[in-house]
Amino acid sequence: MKVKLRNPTRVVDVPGPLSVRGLLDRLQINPETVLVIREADLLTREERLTDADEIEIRPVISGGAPRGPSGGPAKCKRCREPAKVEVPRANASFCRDCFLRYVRNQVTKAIEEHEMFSITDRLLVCVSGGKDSLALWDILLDMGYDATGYHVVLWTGEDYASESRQMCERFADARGAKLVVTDLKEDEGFTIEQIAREGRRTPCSVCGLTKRYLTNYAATHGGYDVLVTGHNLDDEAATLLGNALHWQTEYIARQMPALPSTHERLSKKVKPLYRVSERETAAYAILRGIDYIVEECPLVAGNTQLRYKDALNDLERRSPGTKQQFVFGYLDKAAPLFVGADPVELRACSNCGQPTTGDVCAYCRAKAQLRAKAGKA
Ligand code: Q46
Ligand code: ZN
Repeated sequence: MKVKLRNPTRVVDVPGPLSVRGLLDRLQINPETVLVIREADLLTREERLTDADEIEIRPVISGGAPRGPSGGPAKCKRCREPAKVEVPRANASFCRDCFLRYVRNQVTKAIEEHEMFSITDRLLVCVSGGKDSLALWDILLDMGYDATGYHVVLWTGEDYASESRQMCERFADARGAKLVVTDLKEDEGFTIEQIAREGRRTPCSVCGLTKRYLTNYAATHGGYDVLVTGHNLDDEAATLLGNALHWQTEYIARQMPALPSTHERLSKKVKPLYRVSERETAAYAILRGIDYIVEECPLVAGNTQLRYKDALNDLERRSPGTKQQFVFGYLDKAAPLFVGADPVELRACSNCGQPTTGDVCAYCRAKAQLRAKAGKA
């Protein structure tokens, strides 16, 4: 059979027949990190494959540990139809419809428990063109929310920039949804690639700062009630681990699924996907026929979060539910201990008026540095 592997894309021939589990074993691929797809359909580990099959093995970076019952294909926990997706941390497998329902239920629970927003609020959803943000936008539109997409063209690479933008535009067109775009090169006069090239600062730190600044700016100036991001359970677990390893208590305190506005120019921020794993959002996107950018950002090598994700995936493989226990346990038991421990007072940046703890905000300082550098060149 032909097996297409991604990142980098290549096709290998593997003789059949064998099961999905056998195929992954033979290719020495950790099942926690991929989805196996045949003709736009997801396959469980027990599915049989033949020589005539064309299979795609798509990385999702992270995931749970698929585990069917011994012998025979997995059945949906809810309706007993053949399962499409395994969710080991919930000790369950689901068919397509029950899985979509499971994901939506997790999102509804997050919205309600943390009082994220109501049906009359105007939402600005940050969309990168990747699986998480597009899946989230799809869920919110489907639930009837007034959700506008916001995409920043970061220019971390030429092809990557245009493809990510196209994914967002195509999605918005197909759903008749509104999309707002900021182009870093045209509107702000710099690119993240340029920062990486100059090598003075790590691209991911400037990229993160830029995204935080521009998304908050777009939400507050556009009159939106809430800024919505597609951070998933894996993102939250990796961030929490990174912050705990360095005991960055003020960051830990701010790692809540919903952060209220504490300044007139600071938007309320929420993460409705924090209960859904990365592998689950990828499965959701595929089952809903959402076209998303599978390739990773060309500058991802410098992203320290990936190391934490790898470590957590190793733990998750051995004990499903580790990430969930870490994040949900933090929210239930530890978060109240950190809130208010490092109070910060916000004032308006003397240059741009956006909230900051100092006189000039970090974004204005970074831009001034870039301009000074360009002036000297
Ligand atoms: S986009 Fe930006 Fe990420 Fe690329 S440069 Fe780093 S932070 S890896 S999520
Ligand atoms: Zn500023």
